[in-house]
Amino acid sequence: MSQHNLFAALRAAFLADLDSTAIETDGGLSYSWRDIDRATAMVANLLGSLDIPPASRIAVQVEKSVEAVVLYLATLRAGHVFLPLNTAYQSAEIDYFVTNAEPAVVVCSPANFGWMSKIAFKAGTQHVFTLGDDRTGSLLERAAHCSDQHTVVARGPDDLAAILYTSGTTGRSKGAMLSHNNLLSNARVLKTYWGWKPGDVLIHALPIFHVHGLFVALHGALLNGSKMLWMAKFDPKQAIAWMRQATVFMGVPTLYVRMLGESGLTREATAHMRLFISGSAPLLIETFKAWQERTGHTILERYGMSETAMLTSNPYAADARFGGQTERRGGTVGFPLPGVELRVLGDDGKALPVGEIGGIQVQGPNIFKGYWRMPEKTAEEFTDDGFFKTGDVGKVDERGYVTIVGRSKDLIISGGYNVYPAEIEGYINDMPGVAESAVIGVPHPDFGEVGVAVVIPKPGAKVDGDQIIAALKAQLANFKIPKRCFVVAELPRNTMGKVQKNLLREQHKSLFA
Ligand code: MLC
Ligand code: AMP
Repeated sequence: MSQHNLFAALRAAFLADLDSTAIETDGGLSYSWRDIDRATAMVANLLGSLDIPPASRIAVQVEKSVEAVVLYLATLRAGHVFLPLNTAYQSAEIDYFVTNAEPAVVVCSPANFGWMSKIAFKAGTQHVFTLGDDRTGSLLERAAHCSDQHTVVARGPDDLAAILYTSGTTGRSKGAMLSHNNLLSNARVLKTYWGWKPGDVLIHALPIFHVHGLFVALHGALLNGSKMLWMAKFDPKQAIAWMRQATVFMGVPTLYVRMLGESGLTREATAHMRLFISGSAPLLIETFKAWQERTGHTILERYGMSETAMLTSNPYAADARFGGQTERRGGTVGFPLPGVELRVLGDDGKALPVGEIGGIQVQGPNIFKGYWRMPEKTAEEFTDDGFFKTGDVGKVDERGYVTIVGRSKDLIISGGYNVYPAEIEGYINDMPGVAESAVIGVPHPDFGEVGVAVVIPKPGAKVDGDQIIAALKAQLANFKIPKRCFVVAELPRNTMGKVQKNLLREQHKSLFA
């Protein structure tokens, strides 16, 4: 039924005031809610005119723009499944996603049409459109001929709305399938929990191909009918300048670190703001405190994943479930959100008492439907009683606050992007002269954590760290490239012969200090 279509719920929030401003961009453009509604109708009608089945995958790799948001919303409106792809991904990475997902439609930047269409047609995609960040491209040219009236396509709560690819510790990336109800239930909970109210204005500073920018930030503003100040690429000076007319900001920790580097960040500049939210990576306590000292605002940290959307949050207001506590505690990710059950288990699979560290498992209406065409992987990640194993390691204290202390998955989070060492090691190990490699995460003042590669050459072979980095740059998304590559004679191993990455991390921990 159409009321289960996420778009119908978002639209209901802005239909009341179609003439007011929906989005103002850093490029000087302004869109009303009527503009957004008409544009989504036209693109939805274009999708509807194609000979593709309901719930087709629409894969999209385009630069951030308001029209890219229109395409996302139109995909929902037309009853299809949105599949966003990071613009940093290169052709080998895209080839895997498109071949795996078999989208009916691919939309790419005009400059990438050549190689992208080759990959798409090989994978059986029938339609490839282009969309530039300056309102150019075949998608809008074709949509311009379509009606601006469109009835939202009916969807059930468990029908898919989006597929988000997330890398894995081993093997290839997995497509996390998120339903309309996964996303809508989470958006509704956050609307209440973060106190969204009339007059709120969001500074949208994040990319729109991952959970944080696409769902948490965008749905928050849409569901509240709130204006967005739209930044194509994060610029700390612009963000600070906008704070005089905004109320809500969401960012990964790197954005906060970069704003703290600006002298314009003051109490006065942030006086109009209501709420600063951080997530996607651990917020250092130094950043949390420095922000408090400079602005008088306490950042609210929350925790989530592609597979689950948001799971926990520090309180915005008194949380009656936890004795009315209101404190936003640095270093913690707060309480499980209403509707989310969270437990911490030991290695023996038994629930741990308060304060003890173990694997975090979660359940709730926001938890995804499984990995696209990977039933075995899906089964592995769920317990018999239906909890999802996050791969994060943490604890819950006596007051109910959750702290993430580490990860059981071998994962580096760099500037809010996930980098799986196994993927990078695979590429390095395939290079001539390389016997073995280990990629580790080390602390970095800007990105929080960055990758460093340690490589052993084959006997007699000569390999060069800089050349390895250059070769990786030609194949992989830029944020995955290790910032340094060392060539060494051997790697530290335990008695089982397994590489001891903890020792490597310790050895290189001050590299960027
Ligand atoms: C860019 N570079 C990075 C990087 N981003 N290196 C490591 N980690 C990153 N995240 C490198 C580039 O390769 C380049 O290197 C150099 O830095 C400058 O590139 P840039 O493009 O100019 O960087 P910039 O635009 O400043 O990007 C930095 C950033 C961006 C922090 C603004 O990474 C970003 O927007 N991060 C947000 C990610 C995000 O939205 N995550 C949410 C995931 S959802 P060189 O060598 O080529 O010069 C999720 C769930 C949840 O996790 O809970 O929210
Ligand atoms: P992704 O695969 O991009 O969805 O990344 C999800 C992962 O990001 C989680 O499993 C956590 O490891 C990490 N993460 C998200 N938010 C936080 C946070 N506030 N603190 C620490 N880690 C976080």
